[in-house]
Amino acid sequence: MTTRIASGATATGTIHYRLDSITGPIVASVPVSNTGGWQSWQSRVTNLSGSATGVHQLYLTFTGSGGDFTNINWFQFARGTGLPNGYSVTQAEASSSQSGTQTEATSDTGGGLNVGWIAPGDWLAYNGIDFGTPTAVSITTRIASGATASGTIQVRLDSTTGPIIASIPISNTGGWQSWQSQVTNLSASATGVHQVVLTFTGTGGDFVNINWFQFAR
Ligand SMILES: [Ca+2]
Ligand SMILES: [Ca+2]
Repeated sequence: MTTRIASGATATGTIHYRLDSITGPIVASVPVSNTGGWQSWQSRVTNLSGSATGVHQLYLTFTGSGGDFTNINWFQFARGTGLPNGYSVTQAEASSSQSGTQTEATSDTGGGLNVGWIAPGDWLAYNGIDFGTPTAVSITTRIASGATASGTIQVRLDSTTGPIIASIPISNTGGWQSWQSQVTNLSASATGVHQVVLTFTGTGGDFVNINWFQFAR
């Protein structure tokens, strides 16, 4: 689906499309970050995360950590096979290779595992992430941190020293299972198929847990 949004906010947030009530099933989640102004319009394309058939009342609900974060002009659903896999949720624990990390059960919504024990110098790699064209514009990372140390997740293409397409600053979220969705604009374009590599920098020890990540156009 496509959502036409603009944002001049410093806060980020997420638009949830739900069926039939404000607590109904979520069929799409659209991360929103600053587009350059409240009238700087962009079309965000999002894969549905659940099926939507038949007739429903549609609700848009809004989550985030700050105040006003988005203007909306219109939205449109499309039939089809959906976007390349980069625009679906990639579970952090589904890495193709890694160094220095471990997994554990997560108490985040949806359950499963998260990756933890992540300190500067560790890395995680994911093969076969397809961005297609046009480029991805943002990444949402589902993170938690109980650390006193802060650090940065660097999102790279093709190797642990490959080009950085996003840098995600991490500080304490209130605990190692206090989960937040962080939306970060990409600093470089990403098209086609790549290995996505997360590298970690900082001045202390373990500083972040990761549950999943997802790119958006
Ligand atoms: Ca480690
Ligand atoms: Ca996970």
